[in-house]
Amino acid sequence: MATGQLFSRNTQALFYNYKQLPIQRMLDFDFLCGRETPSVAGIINPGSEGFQKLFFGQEEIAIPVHSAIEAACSAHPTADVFINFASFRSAAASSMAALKQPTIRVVAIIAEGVPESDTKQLIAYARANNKVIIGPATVGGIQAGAFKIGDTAGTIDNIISCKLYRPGSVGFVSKSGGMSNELYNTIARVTDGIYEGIAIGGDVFPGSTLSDHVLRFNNIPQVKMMVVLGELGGRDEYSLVEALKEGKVHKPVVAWVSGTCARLFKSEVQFGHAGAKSGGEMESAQAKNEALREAGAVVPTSYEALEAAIKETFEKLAEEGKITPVPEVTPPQIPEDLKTAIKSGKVRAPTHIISTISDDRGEEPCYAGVPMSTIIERGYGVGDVISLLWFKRSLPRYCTQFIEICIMLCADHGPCVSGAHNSIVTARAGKDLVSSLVSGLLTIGPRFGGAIDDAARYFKDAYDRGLTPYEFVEGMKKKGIRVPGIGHRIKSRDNRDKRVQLLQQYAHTHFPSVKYMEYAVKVETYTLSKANNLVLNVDGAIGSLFLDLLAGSGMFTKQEIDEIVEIGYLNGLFVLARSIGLIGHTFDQKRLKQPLYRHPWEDVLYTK
Ligand code: Q5B
Repeated sequence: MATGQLFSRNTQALFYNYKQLPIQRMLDFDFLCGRETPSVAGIINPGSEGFQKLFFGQEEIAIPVHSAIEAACSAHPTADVFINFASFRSAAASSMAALKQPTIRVVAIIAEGVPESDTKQLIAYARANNKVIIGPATVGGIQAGAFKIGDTAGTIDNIISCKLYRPGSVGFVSKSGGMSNELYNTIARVTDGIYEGIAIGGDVFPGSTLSDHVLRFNNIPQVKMMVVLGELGGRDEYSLVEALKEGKVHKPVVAWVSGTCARLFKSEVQFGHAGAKSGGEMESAQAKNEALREAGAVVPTSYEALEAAIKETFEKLAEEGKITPVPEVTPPQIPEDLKTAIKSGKVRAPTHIISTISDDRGEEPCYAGVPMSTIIERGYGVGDVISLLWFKRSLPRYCTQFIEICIMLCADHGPCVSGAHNSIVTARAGKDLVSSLVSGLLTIGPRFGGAIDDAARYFKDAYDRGLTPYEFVEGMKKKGIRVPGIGHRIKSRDNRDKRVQLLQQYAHTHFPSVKYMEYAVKVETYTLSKANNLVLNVDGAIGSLFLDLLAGSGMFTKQEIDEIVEIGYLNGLFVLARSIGLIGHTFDQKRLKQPLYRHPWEDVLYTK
């Protein structure tokens, strides 16, 4: 194990496996300490590359993301700490890959449950190559005011209350990560604070040991005393006992081995950590505490007395003039995340979107307040869903059935109409479903399928103003506007559009009033006197009948009807319906493996 300092205010790490929170906590700690450079130089996220946005103080910074360890190390040659947040399955392989990088000096392995045989190989490699492993099964470590690994020391509030934003004089090493937080607090209360704290992890074979770190602290001039928190199980503490006996440690060591309660149990007890189990007498907390005491460490009589022992040792050093008082600094305020501030009711922020038709935040999505389960349990159909999402209300069944009939009747009208033709040509050009669908949809407009809204607008206006069909049609002619909803390429007086007849029959049977449709039929009678193909077409039939639905159902105010007509909801029925057919045509062409379409020269009039 290397001696002396592991970290400094310039240390940078590579973070393996993207985890937003611990990285952000590291960067917040950096800001608190007044570091100039972020402590995370790069992120390694196997399989993805790019940048990840995070906060450094109030500023957002983009941290490079690399897909491989080698690439990250060559991009950031000065980053010498590897923080490994891989799962226990891949922690060993990725840690070994990191140890093999010449630029990496320290590897922290967070995962619990790394196979012991793998850990032993990692330890052997690290020792042979003069590298340091912290963990596995660790929260990491911290050098106060300089560098912090991942989640060590918890929240910013805890870091501030433990004064970890500036260095003190105590070197601390613990097996337990959870208990290290507790001790950071204790040490801050009774001393000038932590210089460095390391949690070596609770596995049977830790990458670095308690004594490794104590001996290292011994070489750091700023560390004036050490606090060690061991635990029952294993013999790690005895290497510290040996070091103390051999006089290798020149600074006071306050130590406590927890787990003295194990003797209260009749059988062997396994505590939280893999290594924390009561084995033979030598591995008991009592035996280890006794051995440490005999070797010269300050060992209290109980965990409760540990704080007083640390206090006494520190005060003695201070009296002896061995500790120079640490200048107190006020850490900068970490800007609070908007989300947290909103949650605590401290700030309010304007929203960027307003939505009134659906909500997916609860237990189940709701359409206009109606939960999905109600929609299914009550046997609602597509017409009901359209009523909820477009009109924000549940319409009577005859209305929702009318909507469904419109969808069914307009779903397709053969391969020769504008929309289907476009979709077919696009599919045959090898394009995907969405492109083929959209190219067909883009033909929907005033001449093809998209005349429903205008038909509703003009029929409503003419009827409401009491215009005769003659006045209406001739008035439109004077303005040079074709009557929307009238006229068809193939349908005529003698070849009626069955769809129009079916819609009319349904409305006659179910609608309380069909006044707008009757007006449209009168307009048709007049236009048919001009030309055979000037029939009321499917757009005109839907437009006029929807006016009857809106006016006759009693579900809409006059103002709402005007708004629906003005905004233009009704072409949506054709768009939605015809999407079904256009998708069908796309699949059909692909299924038939049709080649690229090329229009024949003979079908083009070439002229000057
Ligand atoms: N004339 C639909 O026209 C079509 C007139 C008119 C007064 C009219 C035309 C039109 C209004 C828009 C409309 C929806 C372009 C149609 C649909 C879905 C579809 C499609 C499918 C499906 C057809 C000949 C003479 C001229 C014109 C006059 C024509 N329309 N006068 N009002 N509305 N309609 N679109 O056959 O004196 O000779 O100059 O624009 O409602 O798209 O199946 O194919 O499901 O897919 O090309 O059903 O009617 O007639 O342009 O040669 O005009 O009639 O002024 O008079 P045509 P043109 P003149 S449903």
